[in-house]
Amino acid sequence: MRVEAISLYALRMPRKAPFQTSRWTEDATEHILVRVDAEGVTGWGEVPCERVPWYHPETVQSCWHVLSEFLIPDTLGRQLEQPSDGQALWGYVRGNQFAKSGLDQALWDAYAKTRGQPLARVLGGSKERIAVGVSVGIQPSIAQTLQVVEGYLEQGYQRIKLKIGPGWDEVMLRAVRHHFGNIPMMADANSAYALDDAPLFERMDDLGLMMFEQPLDWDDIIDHAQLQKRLKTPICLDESIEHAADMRRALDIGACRIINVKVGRVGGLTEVLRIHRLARERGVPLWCGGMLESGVGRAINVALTALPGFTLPGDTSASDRYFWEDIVEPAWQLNRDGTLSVPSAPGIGVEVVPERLAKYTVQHAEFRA
Ligand code: OSB
Ligand code: MG
Repeated sequence: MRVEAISLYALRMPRKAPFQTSRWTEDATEHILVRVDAEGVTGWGEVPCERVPWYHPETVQSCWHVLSEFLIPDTLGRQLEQPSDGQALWGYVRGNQFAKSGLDQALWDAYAKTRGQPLARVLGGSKERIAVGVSVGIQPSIAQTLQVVEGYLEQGYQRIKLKIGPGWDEVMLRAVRHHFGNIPMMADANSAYALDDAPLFERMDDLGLMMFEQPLDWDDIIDHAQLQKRLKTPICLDESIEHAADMRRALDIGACRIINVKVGRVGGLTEVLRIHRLARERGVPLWCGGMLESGVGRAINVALTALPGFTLPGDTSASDRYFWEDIVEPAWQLNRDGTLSVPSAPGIGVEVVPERLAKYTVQHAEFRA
């Protein structure tokens, strides 16, 4: 597969409602779409990182820089046997996983299209539907939280994730548990706590949560191992896991029992496959996290969740949970059983609509071999 052209589109897609976490509030999806043209096919990927580096050190503009100065020049005109060859070309670039992931995804999509196969199948996934949940941001009140959760349960979402932070944790979680009974629910702190808060987590240990996601520092595994020792509830790591080697170390010291996999955070689908292999060897459950992606990133998430090791419902909700209008057709729709269908068309299985791409693009560049 010879890479003839690569284009970048920085998007700004307004969202139905702001999304509040313990650290930041966002009202739009500002990501970069990466387009690869090769062998008469077009592959798409999404750099799902934020404009503001509140979740991860990379930003939209740092990714634009790394892609246009390094990753794209290294890839243009190259003959790739497999999409994973891209990673070998950029092996000298440290970190910058979100930037790498967008180009890696586009190469995988293009490759799947040259073979006429769905991306999910090329990755090795055989599911026809994937189970999904929803991530609920911090709400202005408990009453509003109950109302929002009720709406998502009615739509069929299979589990509810609630964002927590100091002052918005135990009381809110108890109210949700009390109101809805035995629903599958979990809490995500985005690193809002310290090991000194262990007594709070010990109190919340009786809530029957599926997991506590990233309670402690974004770059820590040591304190997480201490906290996990004191809890029955599994800890799931998100921010702290940047590749398969990190994951192996975290598991070796008992820092977590579940992994949230985000293709951007780990640098692309090639690394997702390594993480998936390790999870299968160690019997560790995986689920696919989200970054409030456009329909392109959502397609990538659906494809990787079709792998057998993704055994828990993920954060890949339907397009209408975020946007009035998605950038792809068909938009992602929730089936009544709380699943999304894995497309059977080649590659990511959805089409980017050119007029909508133009409408939401705020910065564009094209590079040719
Ligand atoms: O921590 O999982 C997270 C969104 C942006 C950044 C970090 C996170 C999230 C979410 C939303 O929880 C998941 C989604 O609906 O895409
Ligand atoms: Mg998280």
